Amino acid sequence: MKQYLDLCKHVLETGTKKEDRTGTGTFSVFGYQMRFDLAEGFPLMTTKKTAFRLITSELLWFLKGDTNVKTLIKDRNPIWDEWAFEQWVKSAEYVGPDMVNFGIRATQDPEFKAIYKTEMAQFKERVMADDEFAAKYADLGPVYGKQWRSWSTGDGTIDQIANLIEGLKNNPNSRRHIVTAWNPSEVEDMALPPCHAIFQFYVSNGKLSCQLYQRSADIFLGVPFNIASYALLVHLIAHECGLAVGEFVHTLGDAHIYTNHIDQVNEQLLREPKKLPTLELQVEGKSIFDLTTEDIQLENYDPYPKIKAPIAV
Ligand code: DHF
Ligand code: TMP
Repeated sequence: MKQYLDLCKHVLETGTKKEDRTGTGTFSVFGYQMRFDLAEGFPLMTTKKTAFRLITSELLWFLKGDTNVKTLIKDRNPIWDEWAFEQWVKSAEYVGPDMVNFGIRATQDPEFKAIYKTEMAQFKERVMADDEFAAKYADLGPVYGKQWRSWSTGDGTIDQIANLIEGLKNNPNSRRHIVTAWNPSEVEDMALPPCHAIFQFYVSNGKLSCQLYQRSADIFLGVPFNIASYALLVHLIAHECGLAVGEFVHTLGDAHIYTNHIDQVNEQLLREPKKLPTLELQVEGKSIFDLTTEDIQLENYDPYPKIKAPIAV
């Protein structure tokens, strides 16, 4: 995907050095926009192998209104493990080895990394075995799933996704097809405040488009997932509403490359994008809230090999 490689080049060339919450350091720009015509193919990275199954599993987890990482662990999806683990090791109940700043230390100290891996494995085992423990420590708080499906009004809840679908079906021309995960009254209770914070849908000529505002964008690890996840969401909602797919417009706030991802980005930039894969949905007669990863498959995905990088916690 040329759009993505252009973003990487733009940030490498014009980004300013900026310290960040995780202590890793970044090169960052503020404000950037990419557009993906979903009729041209499914926008999953071809210049590095990207785990589509994990993207599907995460999106379906959001759509079910789930916020507990136990579901993802069951689904062999590790992408939210660190943020659940962080809640556990920061709690008064945790008495194991010192895990302060485990994310950054695991990238710097191999001996610590081994201890951390053991603690993490034990944490995940306990989450699977102990429901009470899982409810307490593996729940990320009122993150995406909660805000999308049951935004709290005090005396009730709002299902923003059900409302979105109703609105698209009954009043496609509306300029109010908005979903927001950014709930100022609950941000403090979340393990990580929403990065993909607010999105809008748009219908014209029978085609459904979506624009996302992402306040903070980890260009090497997060953004490939975010593009594919929202592209998939557009396909699912379009199917539900009997519309064709239009564009995904991706607007970024703080768009950054972590300093320990620079070599990986440069390696990826040497690769020539290939033909995009296509999406195969087997969702006929199924509610978008009850899908499984098997219902959603890719065809003709032939990427370059995976490029590994540490995630900033
Ligand atoms: N924190 C940071 N610093 N960056 C993120 O992108 C991020 N994303 C979160 C939670 N916190 C975050 C949720 N999404 C990976 C990708 C997306 C994601 C979390 C993690 C990731 O580690 N991807 C790797 C490995 C995936 C695999 O196991 O195949 C990758 O190479 O894509
Ligand atoms: P922040 O809350 O300090 O902005 O840190 C969040 C980090 O996670 C930041 O690097 C952006 C990244 N991120 C994504 O890029 N996409 C995502 O979907 C998520 C959840 C996080």
